[in-house]
Amino acid sequence: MRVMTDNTNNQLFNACSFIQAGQQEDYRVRLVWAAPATVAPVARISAAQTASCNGVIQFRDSSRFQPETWMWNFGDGQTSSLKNPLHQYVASGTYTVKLKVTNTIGADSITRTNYISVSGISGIIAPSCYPNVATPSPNNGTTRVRFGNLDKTSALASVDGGYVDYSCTDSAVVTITGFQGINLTVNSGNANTAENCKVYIDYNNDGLMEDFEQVLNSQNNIVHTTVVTPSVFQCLGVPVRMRVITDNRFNQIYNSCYNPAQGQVEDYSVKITNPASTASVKNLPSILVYPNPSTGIFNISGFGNGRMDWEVCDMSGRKVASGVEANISSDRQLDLRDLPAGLYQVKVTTQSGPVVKRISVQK
Ligand SMILES: [Ca+2]
Ligand SMILES: [Ca+2]
Repeated sequence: MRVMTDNTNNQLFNACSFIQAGQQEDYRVRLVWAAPATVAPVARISAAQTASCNGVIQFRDSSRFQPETWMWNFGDGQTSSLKNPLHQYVASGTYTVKLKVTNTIGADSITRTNYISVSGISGIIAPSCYPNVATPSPNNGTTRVRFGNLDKTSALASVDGGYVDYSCTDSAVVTITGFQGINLTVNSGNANTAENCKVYIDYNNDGLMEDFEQVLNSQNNIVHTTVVTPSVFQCLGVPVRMRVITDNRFNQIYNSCYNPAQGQVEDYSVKITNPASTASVKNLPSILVYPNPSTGIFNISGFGNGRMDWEVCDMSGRKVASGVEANISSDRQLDLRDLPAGLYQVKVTTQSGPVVKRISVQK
């Protein structure tokens, strides 16, 4: 075990970092199983969020005194024996959740009446991870987010909690005109507390907010600002998740699944639209996609010479195929036989602008 300390002006990057003024100490550690329980457990239920518009809830066991087995009843007829189950409700409603825990000494049960509220199941898709903030602080967190038409003011971590999912209620509609970027501004901390901040947009709408989808990285500031240029990965017009993470300046936010020590994670919904593309569609000669439906081979015709970009999104807005053709001079054939049967949206962009067509793959 390596313990490294240095003064606050020096970052400790990894276990081999150069230490300028502090110390490095090595110890020997032996890991053993915890001692057996000596008292019966006390059951406690918690969840990353208790309201959802996509039906997905990340439950967490907060029981005390070393529970060893868990039996969850989600109130919709479904159960789980996992410690921290991720559950998908399939209908709107209010649900009462029960948990029974046991260890070798005894058992305990708890019921939380009307604990979960599901307003719908067609909201934007669930994130791949739900953050957990150890100590939501009265000095840390996100107080205002401005992006497009979104201007959301909220409280610090100790008041609103470490994770707040605003994606059902607070949506930014961001309109691109030409290639201009969009201002994104995040206020954080109390007036005297500088923080670190990162923002991600799940451009390809797969639930993962990956490093290439990071749109803001700001260290040791009270106001964090940048100009976002929407990614080519975005399927226009489909709401996707934006995650805003703030934590105090001594903690490095290393990715979108980071658990702040004292700050906040807030999720929003973002829809990027492009009025120029809609306008230009009207002036284009009609592009023909045929045969449609097809088993996967689609011909595209009706455009002139020059570069053609194409992408195919499924109906949730997730990009499933894309490509670029330089200097095309004849009809193009898309081979989409690998896609499952279903409805898709194909966007073809030439120098005249983009055209979107709906296609159907049938098996
Ligand atoms: Ca907040
Ligand atoms: Ca993604």
